[in-house]
Amino acid sequence: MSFENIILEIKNHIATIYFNRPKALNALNNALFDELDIALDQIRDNTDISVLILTGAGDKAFVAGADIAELVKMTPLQGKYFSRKGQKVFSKIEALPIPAIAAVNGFALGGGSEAALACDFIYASQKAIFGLPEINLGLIPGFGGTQRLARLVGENRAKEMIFTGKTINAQQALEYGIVNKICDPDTLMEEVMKTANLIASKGKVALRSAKEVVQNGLNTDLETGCRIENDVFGLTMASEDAKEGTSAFLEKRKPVFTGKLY
Ligand code: CO8
Repeated sequence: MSFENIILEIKNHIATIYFNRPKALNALNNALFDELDIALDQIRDNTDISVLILTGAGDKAFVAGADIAELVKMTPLQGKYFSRKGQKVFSKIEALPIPAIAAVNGFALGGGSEAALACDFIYASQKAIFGLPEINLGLIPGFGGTQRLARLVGENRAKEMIFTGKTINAQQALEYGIVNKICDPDTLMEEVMKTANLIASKGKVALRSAKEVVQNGLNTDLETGCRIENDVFGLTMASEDAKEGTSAFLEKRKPVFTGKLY
């Protein structure tokens, strides 16, 4: 299926989704969410893909938020459903069996920050700007940002950002722990690809197990999380790649992972 509001590229076990409404700084409208939802299903069901990268088309924005022109025409009930739709689609990113990396190449405001926060980690260009400025519109974040930001940076910093609507630059985002790495704008995608390729070179079962355990463990208490780790560890040992990885170490050679899932 071809998309109009996003671009989906799949190459060398890596899927890249570009938010693609450059004229509106890639703002998120209903049509974009519908397409993103379909693309994420395709990625989830394609066992050949090991990593997803999310980024923005053009050189100015990752995503400048929900589409305000569309938002302004909604009734409160439509707003509620739009908020739920965005939450569901972003939760789908989080629930993917593979890692998702956000390559934030410019403005990541409102829904843009919320999209990036739903990824497993974020690399940002020096030009990146993060923020939840909804308060300046008389609104609040509605795509999971109040929850994910507070969990990531702590209650106090999240509240300050949400209450003031102030934006932060890439350096501040790094200090807050929102961003793992800051890159030159010209080499951002190269750096993200390097990391994505490294991840994609690992044993597929182990990679999926690691994502599942960290993600599911975070939503529970430590003891339950450790039990999830026990079970998934045992299952991971049954994979061909686990046999290959451990044998290769003992035989002092590089492992050759087949990536066989079952
Ligand atoms: N929605 C729609 N259009 C947008 C948006 C947006 N969020 N952001 C920018 N655009 C459009 C502009 O209207 C402009 O269009 P045009 O050329 O036709 O006038 C074009 O993109 C370029 O934008 P600017 O001329 O404003 O570019 P600047 O470089 O001057 O400024 C900014 C860039 C600072 C990013 C500025 O565009 C801006 O402040 N944008 C809005 C940022 C914002 O407030 N984001 C939060 C939106 S609300 C949200 O995300 C809520 C999520 C939860 C919703 C829950 C469901 C109900």
